[in-house]
Amino acid sequence: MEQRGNRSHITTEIEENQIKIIAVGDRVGKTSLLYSFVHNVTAEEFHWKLKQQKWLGVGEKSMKLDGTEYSLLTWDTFREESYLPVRKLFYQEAHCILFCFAVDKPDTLKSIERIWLPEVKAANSGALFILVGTRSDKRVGRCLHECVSGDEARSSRWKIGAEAYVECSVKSQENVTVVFEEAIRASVMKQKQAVLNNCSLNNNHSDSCKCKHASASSANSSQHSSCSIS
Ligand SMILES: Nc1nc2c(ncn2[C@@H]2O[C@H](COP(=O)(O)OP(=O)(O)OP(=O)(O)O)[C@@H](O)[C@H]2O)c(=O)[nH]1
Ligand SMILES: [Mg+2]
Repeated sequence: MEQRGNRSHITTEIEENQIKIIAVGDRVGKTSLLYSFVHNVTAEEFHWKLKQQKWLGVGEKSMKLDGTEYSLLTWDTFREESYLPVRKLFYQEAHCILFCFAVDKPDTLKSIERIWLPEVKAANSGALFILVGTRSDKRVGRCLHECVSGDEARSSRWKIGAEAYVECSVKSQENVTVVFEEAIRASVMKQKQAVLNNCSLNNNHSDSCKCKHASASSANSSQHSSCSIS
């Protein structure tokens, strides 16, 4: 199983509460999810607006969570092999990677373990992972065995070392916001953990530095330059 701590030494610092999030996976609704979240549109409006605006896949949105305002920078990805160099750059910059599969397409969950996770690992990304089951509305009216079960998804979540599993639907808007709340929570938590680990490993640090970070309540704690994670 992926140990979360293994990647903490290369954590990308959160600066000015900006959290960079990238979505990867097969054709499962990545663009729909990001676009719907950033532009507050439902699935009905989505295709029309997307065509009108010729969206390039980069979005930004402010979101308040637990009293702190965050700026989320979202990056969509193209699956073609020719875009691998671009995806690699994204993986290295991102704080959080959304591994997306469609609950009504079990093969897309397998792809995460077979294709997307190895690609992210090969890029030496320091990002944390959230497993996202998209198109949850498609469960309705289908036999249980046709869709990925909650147990299968949770088991995969542990295998890939994801911090959370969220099932959502752009069509019904169920849990769309929750995906990004989880991304913020996990990113901030990981940042705090990485800073604390770094401080406690560094013998030269003063006690006052440790205290400052131990009591910090927001992602701003990462801005202490002498504690930056290399
Ligand atoms: N029922 C349902 N369909 C959805 C939902 N989200 C996306 N879709 C459909 O799933 C298909 C793929 O959606 P996209 O957002 O283009 O998926 P993608 O992952 O960006 O695909 P690629 O860009 O080709 O990798 C489209 O036909 C969408 O209308 C959802 O929540 N519910
Ligand atoms: Mg897309």
